[in-house]
Amino acid sequence: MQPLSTQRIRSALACVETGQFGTRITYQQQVGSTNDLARKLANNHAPEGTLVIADEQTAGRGRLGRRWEAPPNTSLLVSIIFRPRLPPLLAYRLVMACGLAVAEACEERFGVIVEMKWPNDLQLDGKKFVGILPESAIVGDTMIWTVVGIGVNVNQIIASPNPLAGTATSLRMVTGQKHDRAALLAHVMTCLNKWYDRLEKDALIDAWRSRCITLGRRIQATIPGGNFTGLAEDIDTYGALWVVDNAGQRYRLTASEVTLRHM
Ligand code: BT5
Repeated sequence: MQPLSTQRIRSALACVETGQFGTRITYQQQVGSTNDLARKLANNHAPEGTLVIADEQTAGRGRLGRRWEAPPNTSLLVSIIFRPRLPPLLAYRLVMACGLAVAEACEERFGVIVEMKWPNDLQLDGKKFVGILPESAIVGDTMIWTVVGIGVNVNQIIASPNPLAGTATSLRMVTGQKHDRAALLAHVMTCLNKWYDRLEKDALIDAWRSRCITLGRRIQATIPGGNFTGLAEDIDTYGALWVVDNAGQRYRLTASEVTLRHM
């Protein structure tokens, strides 16, 4: 399998219709975090649809100060710059659009069944293979930009003694084959272009609701105030999760502050 390169990414994107996504790309073989570089470019007026891609991250980030692990030459690591005319309250819809795009692209290309776990994980056979990290610049009531970082485990084999062995998987581990990351990126951007047109439509939330394996399950949520368990009932128009506990009390959980475990 060849390493990524600007040329390979451009060739793959040229074969498909992706709208504005990928018109501008920045590829680096190694970077601290693609989200950090994308934020810098966004602050320097990079247009919507700019993609920042790396083969390796030395400081890949998850939510809440966690790390994203990705051995060189194995993963799809991409950050997308968005500048939608969208109230900041609806920013989470960008994560939903990206999640749906990755799920659809993987299902169409590889015949797998992707499970979506609220708020930002995609799984195969109950194990995580995609993580999504949104970061926004907001001034008053205006979203200036949002960067959505996506990490996809494509060609790594995750096995003991790797501490992620019990909880993480890759497309290669599930399909038994290595895959072309540039072609996958192009396919994801095609699907994203479609979902981006529906950003403010109910169809986006409905698609998430119907795919989300968290709904209807008992979950344990860790929030800044502590832990609680309850039944995940619904996802609202802002992408927040509604949970009812054993006493019938309802809670509204937002992605930025919660760690969730299915029970
Ligand atoms: C996420 O955080 O899932 C968001 C990850 C976003 C990564 C992308 S890569 C491109 C862009 N640039 C960045 O710097 N980040 C984004 P969270 O929900 O906090 O999950 C992090 C947790 O997932 C870690 O604490 C590990 O337990 C686990 N983990 C780390 N690396 C993993 C991997 N490759 N596959 C599966 N699980 C992983």
